[in-house]
Amino acid sequence: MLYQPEIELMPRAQMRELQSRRLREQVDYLYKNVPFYKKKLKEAGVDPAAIKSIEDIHKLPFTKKTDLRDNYPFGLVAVPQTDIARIHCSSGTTGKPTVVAYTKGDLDIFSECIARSLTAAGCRPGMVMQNAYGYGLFTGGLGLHYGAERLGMAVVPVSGGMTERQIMLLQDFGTDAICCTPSYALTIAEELARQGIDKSKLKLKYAVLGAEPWTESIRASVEAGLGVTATNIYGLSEVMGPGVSQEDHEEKGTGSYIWEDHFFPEIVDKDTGEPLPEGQTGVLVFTTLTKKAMPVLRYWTNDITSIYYDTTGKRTHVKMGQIIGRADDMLIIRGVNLFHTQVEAVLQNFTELTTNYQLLVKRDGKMDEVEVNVELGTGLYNALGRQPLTTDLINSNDRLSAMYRSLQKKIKDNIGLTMKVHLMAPGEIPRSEGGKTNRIIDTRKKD
Ligand code: DLL
Repeated sequence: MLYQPEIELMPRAQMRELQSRRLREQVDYLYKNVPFYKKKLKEAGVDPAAIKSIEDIHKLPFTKKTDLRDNYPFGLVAVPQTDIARIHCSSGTTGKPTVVAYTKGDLDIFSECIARSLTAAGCRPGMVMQNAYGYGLFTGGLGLHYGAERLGMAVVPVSGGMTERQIMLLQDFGTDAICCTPSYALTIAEELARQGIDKSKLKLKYAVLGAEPWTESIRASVEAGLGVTATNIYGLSEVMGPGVSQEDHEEKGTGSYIWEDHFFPEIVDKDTGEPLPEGQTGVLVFTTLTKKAMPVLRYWTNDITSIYYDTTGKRTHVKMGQIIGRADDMLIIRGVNLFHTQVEAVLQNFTELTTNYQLLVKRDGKMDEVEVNVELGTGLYNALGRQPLTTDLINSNDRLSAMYRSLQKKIKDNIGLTMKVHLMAPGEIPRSEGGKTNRIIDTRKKD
């Protein structure tokens, strides 16, 4: 089922025409209404009249997160204050947040994109949606909330955290679908197992997961642990929030459809900014085509992925792969570029291990070192008599020592770095409480 077949099946030539018209309007609109963009376009020597079609998008300058920060809080807003209907912030680490604003019309499109996304995820009108994304300044909670309502679902606005209560609601409310971060879905699955609840007794069928990078191994754990079909939802506040792209539940693993009638994607080289051909990996850049309160031209997301057309897919829209990582989260260890998802991909080959892991980055003298903390599965841990996982124990147990050696070798072969591995007992690594998880502990920054 498609939510808006006329848009989701639009032939590519017609989509290009629509995008071209919308881009012309958006550039013209920004030139007239946002002094920052007028100045930026003038500095780049771009006359709005020179933007005739979507092919001209490469002539436009990029917008970066620093541009939003420098214009805190409302410097990039294109409408009078009285036309603003909602204000959100992007999850920042420190200092002032990045502010984003929406008109009523923007919120309407936001809900429409989420309703489209949820339909692709398998959700249907009449189903119960347990919304475990955080409510508040984060776009996840309210974004999914209104989009699920738009689709005609009954929304349970539980927000993140209080895992025991989440499970009570899953059981008592007959929840059909849950949305949350993938790491929180794992936390819920673990708690379900801890309480000895039979997942087949739950009505739960779909999980709509996003807001942080995740891999096929996490999908497998969530699907097995919760008894669901789990799909990816992607987005970012600066462009809208969740629902910029979404994976179809019957096309899992083939990428997420970008709703390109509203958000035009490009992949560019992370160093030069030059556009890259279809299928190549680089930085994802978005231009909003229909926003009114705070449109952005060529917004540099810093997310690393590729985009491509899938002619066997249900829709005509372009797809994006999973996010490998953020350009600013890429570790460079002894000259080797490393994203934590690469380590995750190695760990997923070991049935003895779980997807609970952390990377510790240390500086030993002049050398950078990465160590991997990863939890053993409860099956093996129990079989070992729940003893402390010391080097002596590992060496004295054939299965454990073979696995340990093979893991270190696979890391070295696949990533090109030697990493010390610490096997941990189940439950030792801190769990997600609903927000975004930090898989990397980099102690070098304190040096
Ligand atoms: O995380 C919006 C969102 C909410 C998306 C709920 C999906 C579900 P921000 O807080 O602005 O917005 O963070 C945006 O999170 O640039 C990515 O680095 C990362 N991100 C979001 N979705 C995914 C995903 C929301 N599916 C930043 N896979 C983005 C990987 C994701 N990373």
